[in-house]
Amino acid sequence: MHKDDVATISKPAPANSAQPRAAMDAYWMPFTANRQFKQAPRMLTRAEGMHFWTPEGRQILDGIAGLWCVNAGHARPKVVQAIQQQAAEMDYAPPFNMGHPKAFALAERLVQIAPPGLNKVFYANSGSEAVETALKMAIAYHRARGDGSRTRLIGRERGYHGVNFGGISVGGIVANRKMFGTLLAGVDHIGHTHDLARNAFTRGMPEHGAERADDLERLVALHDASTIAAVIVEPVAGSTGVLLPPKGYLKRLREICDRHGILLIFDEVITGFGRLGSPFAGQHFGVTPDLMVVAKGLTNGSVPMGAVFARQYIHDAFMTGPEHLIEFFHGYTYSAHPLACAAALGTLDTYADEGLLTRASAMAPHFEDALHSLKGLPHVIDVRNIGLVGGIELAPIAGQPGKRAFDVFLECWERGVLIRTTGDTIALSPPLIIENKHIDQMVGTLADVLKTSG
Ligand code: PXG
Ligand code: PLP
Repeated sequence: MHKDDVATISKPAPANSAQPRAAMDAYWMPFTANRQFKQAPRMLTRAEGMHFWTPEGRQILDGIAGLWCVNAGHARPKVVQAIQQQAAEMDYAPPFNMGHPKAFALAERLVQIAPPGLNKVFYANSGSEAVETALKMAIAYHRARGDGSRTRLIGRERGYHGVNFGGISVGGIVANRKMFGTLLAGVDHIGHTHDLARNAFTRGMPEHGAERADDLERLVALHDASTIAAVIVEPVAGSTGVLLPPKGYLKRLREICDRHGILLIFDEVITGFGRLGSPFAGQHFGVTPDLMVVAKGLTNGSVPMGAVFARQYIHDAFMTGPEHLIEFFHGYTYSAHPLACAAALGTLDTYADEGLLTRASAMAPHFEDALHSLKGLPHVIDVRNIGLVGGIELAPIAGQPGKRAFDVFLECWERGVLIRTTGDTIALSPPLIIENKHIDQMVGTLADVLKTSG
């Protein structure tokens, strides 16, 4: 039971949503319709447990764990205290040529919960940076082994790997790519697995589509395996609208990579830290990648941090030159930032204390039933779910893609529930501390809104 379950609001933040327009001019907001937002701002000023509060004191149920990241719920005491103490003790320490104890302690803790063999941790400050790190590591690994012609990177249509140049190059979301020129050279994509005709309204993993992994064989035939460094996929694609891997698909991808000496990178920025009901998707699906990218839930969203987990042999391939030389020419000013390491340690304690890394599997049956009760409501053309992730796909309004779902988002916000939309798919990914009553409120609100949507 969390304090925020009490309906009354103890400390409403001062009202400021009625700020004059001028006060909102300077901030250019990310991934936001800036002009529309500033006409009718949606402001948040406090968060605790399953909820946000608006400046007016309105309580909002968080149906998306912030942005898929606040897996343990908001303002958890061990995370808050860890950050406060660390800020007072040592605000910053340089990560190049220097270390601090929490950076090492955290890596040891992380490899204990990671899929087998992923026992080296390289820190970044976001999912996007962790993706760039993994892509560079893959190319440099082959080169370090004398296989320098393996430079090609393969992504997947509809994939999301953050917003930096490598990430949008291997990514497959058209809107995120088309404004930015030619991107990285030597990148190709396998096809996505979304198949409404065969898989709509499947509970859990779709039956059809394992053969879509064979698209990688097509690219091997086209480019030759000797030019391909790595394949990067999200085990469950989140941003693009909650696309689950068909049964057998990820195993098949692993086999094809093994056959051709291609590294497999799992981007677990969303699936990591308990979202599916296992600590990581690698364990959930029984497929271990060579490199694993994480962020978000690593610090429960509290301080920016990302990381790449590498298998021993990848790390060891770099450890061959003279011992006084840098082995991997890569790193960030804020790699292993003390506040982030402290926050991550507090987060892992919270996950362990409350069994949160597996709690999604206990909550999944009720979540699944609730979501699938939306079948048959106006415009609902698919419902997808796994662990505590749900996707509800709506038929688009002709000529206005995305508008139907965005209108539902606005109406849910009015009714006190925060959801996320991407295209015409509604995504739900609540904090893993969720109780059945929250699921009922979230899905009940969504059902009411869908019933009245035009
Ligand atoms: N990879 C994956 C699989 C992600 O989901 C990133 C990389 C990038 O992480 P950073 O920390 O750089 O944002 C993500 C991030 C959405 C949404 O609309 C999803 C993300 C970010 C913003 C919006 O669902 N995921
Ligand atoms: N730009 C300049 C001029 C810098 O000096 C640095 C870092 O020293 C960077 C960019 C990279 O910043 P970061 O290490 O935070 O990614």
